[in-house]
Amino acid sequence: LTLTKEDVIHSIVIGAVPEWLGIGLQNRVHRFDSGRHLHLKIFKLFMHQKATTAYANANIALVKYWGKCDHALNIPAVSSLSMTLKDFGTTVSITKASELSVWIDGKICSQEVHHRVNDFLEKTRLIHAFSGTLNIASTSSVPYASGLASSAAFYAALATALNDYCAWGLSPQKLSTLARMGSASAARSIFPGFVGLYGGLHTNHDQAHAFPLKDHPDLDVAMLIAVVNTRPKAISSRNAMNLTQSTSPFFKAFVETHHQDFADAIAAIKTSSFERLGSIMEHSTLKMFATMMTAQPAIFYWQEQTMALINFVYKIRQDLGPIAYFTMDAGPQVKILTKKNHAEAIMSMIEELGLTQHLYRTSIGEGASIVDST
Ligand code: 2P0
Repeated sequence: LTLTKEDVIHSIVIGAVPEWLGIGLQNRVHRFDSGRHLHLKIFKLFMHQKATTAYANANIALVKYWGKCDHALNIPAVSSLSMTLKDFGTTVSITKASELSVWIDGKICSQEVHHRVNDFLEKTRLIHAFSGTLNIASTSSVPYASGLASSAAFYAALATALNDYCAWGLSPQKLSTLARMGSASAARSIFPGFVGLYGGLHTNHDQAHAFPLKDHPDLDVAMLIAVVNTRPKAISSRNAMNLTQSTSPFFKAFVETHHQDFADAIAAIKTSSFERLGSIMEHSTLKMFATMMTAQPAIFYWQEQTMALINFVYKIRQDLGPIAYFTMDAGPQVKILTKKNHAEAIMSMIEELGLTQHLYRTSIGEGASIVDST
């Protein structure tokens, strides 16, 4: 086995070395932290060149973005609203390289991802000056391409890292427009807490930015993430939304009724109305899936366990009152919005159902940030 200097560096960067040494890192989160730590160390010790590491949490949409009104700039067809998650995200490190290389959780990325990252960088170059090519290494606690907002965390962290690496000094708002060109949901991960993102037909590049809902009172929510299947999805969210937009007769209705959902959700957050927010989230979710199911050919991300968990949430509300609401994204996983004081009990109930491969508990998290810059 011949390892080039770059191979060794990449391996260390992504945290593979502890595994070779049999240090026994058993879970993803641990591996993720270790990868980050090693990454910083290697650049400090050996590289003697500019390197930036940024971290961004994933976010889950409460009012869904689905469809685009500008494909080149990736401007969403509708405004959306999300919750940035806590400790559930992606670290991205960039440094100079002879050609673009993208590493995801220790493996060189697929051609499709490479092409998409390259496209993002080319678009970025048209707006913000930077030259040279990059090595991009990401480690994540979010399973990739399984409907858990992995692209949101990745592009938010990449945009944040680029801003530091190239010393552009972009404001968070400008940074969110940049992240949006990589993945629209990424614009929201720049900010903490509940976050809105402007979209729609009359929204231009500068206007299609995310914003934090600063004045929300204390809605003490938790989000449970029930992972029923981590296999990469059959159709990417990007392709799914394009197909939906161009073929579903319901897509127009989704767009036309979206403003009200967006306004109602903001009002629900401002008035701390958990029940209202949960109801809007379910409504927006089901409208989005109605457009997918009526696309041609139809798109189904749900699996048996997805439907069973939806019924479980309905049953909780029937038996215990309005304490839990569901949402899903471009995948079969079910996210359950509840209040912090009910989270533990609901988690135990879900575990007893035996439907999930993984069950995570998270809450409201921080926006994207620089982890290290040397
Ligand atoms: C959202 N999703 O608002 C919606 C709900 C999935 C369902 O944003 O093409 O990866 O990169 O802008 O952001 C997933 O789509 O799509 C998504 P692109 P993205 O979170």
